[in-house]
Amino acid sequence: MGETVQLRERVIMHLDMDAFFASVEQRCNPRLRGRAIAVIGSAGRTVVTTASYEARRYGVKAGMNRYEAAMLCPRLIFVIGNNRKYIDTSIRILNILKDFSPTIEPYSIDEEFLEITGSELLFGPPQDTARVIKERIEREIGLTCSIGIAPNKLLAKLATHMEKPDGLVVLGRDDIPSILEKLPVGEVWGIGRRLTAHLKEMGVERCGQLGRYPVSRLRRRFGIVGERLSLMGRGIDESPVVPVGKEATAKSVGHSTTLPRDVSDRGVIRRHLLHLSEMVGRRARRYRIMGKRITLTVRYPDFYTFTRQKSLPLPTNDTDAILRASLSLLDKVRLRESVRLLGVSLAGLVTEYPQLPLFEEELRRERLLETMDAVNDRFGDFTLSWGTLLDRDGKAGVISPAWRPEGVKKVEVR
Ligand code: DCP
Ligand code: CA
Repeated sequence: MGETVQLRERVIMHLDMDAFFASVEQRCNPRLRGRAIAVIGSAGRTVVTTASYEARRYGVKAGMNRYEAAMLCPRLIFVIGNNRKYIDTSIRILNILKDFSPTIEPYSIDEEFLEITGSELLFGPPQDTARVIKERIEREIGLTCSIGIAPNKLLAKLATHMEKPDGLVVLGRDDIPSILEKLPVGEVWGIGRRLTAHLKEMGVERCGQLGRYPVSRLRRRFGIVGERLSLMGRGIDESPVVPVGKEATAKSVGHSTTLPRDVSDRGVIRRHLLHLSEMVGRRARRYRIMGKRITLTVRYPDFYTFTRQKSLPLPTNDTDAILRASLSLLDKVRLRESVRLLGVSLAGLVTEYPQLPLFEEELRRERLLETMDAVNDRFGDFTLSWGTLLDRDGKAGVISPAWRPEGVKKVEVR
């Protein structure tokens, strides 16, 4: 008799606190309860970080400046935020959640994913677990939250946002197709404004349409992003809940930057590559790792994204070597249009071993790198940089010490 392996459906919970900073302030100061309040940054910042639900009724929203907000809601009370309070509250919430699952991924200061697959035996059906969690957070901390439960993280997060504040939504397999059918693509976690606009141009406005759209065409249009989009349209997401400390160890060190405006001038692209290479090299040196494989990532304004790779004979973490490899990869690419995003990463990592430099030139370079890193660590990135490197081919301008690549998001850890 053939054996069948039944893969168990996962049960993922997503929890998001309601109007978090504002609710914490209302909790701390009873006079603020039930009132329209907006939390604003300290140090003269005048942007609303969040508004209580009472204020939201007047249209007050995060990101507004305080004058706009006051126009919409003249009785609005402004409260200066206090991050310490929010962090402490967040830790207390996590401590409650630990009683319900060993696998918790804090996603932001007020959002967590919990793996609760198989926890029925201990806590009963998932919605009962959710109710108990909501009660405990309300009783012990005095705040409300919204919870979504679904077979994966993408759908759980979607479920949370379907009912807010104080919501609880459980999505089963059968509910999903009809919800996705009507859901505007922009409401899916990870599909931002620009992607939404590009999809609209292609006649795709709802997730259902996205899921049915030929994946080969999405791939042609968006490159590697296309496949992910197709999965999102069908509500598929295999990503695990990753608890703190269990994040994958770095397989590559990379930086990417969305250019302040789309660029077709290769000289400008080279200058961005210099900075990206410097960031990658510096980070690798700080962690004492070296890599042999250099990857250049290029994204066009229509989100089509492609990569080119090159392997070096020996591992390196030297900015100059990383830059040369990236430039040679760039030289081989025929850019069909301007570039929106650039990325450089270093993979095939090994731990740096103490090495005796063979030549005087290498010794000099190594000292220079150490000095640059020391200065940069003290004074910030690019205080010292490779102004001379690009001059060799006459393309570089002077790089101002104050220059910062815009939109550098994160170290890619794959
Ligand atoms: N926050 C911030 N800056 C932003 C966005 C948010 O400082 N640009 C802070 C304020 C929020 C908290 O993070 O209270 C959580 O962000 P959410 O997006 O979850 O918003 P809220 O919890 O305030 O409201 P909601 O009930 O819609 O989740
Ligand atoms: Ca929230």
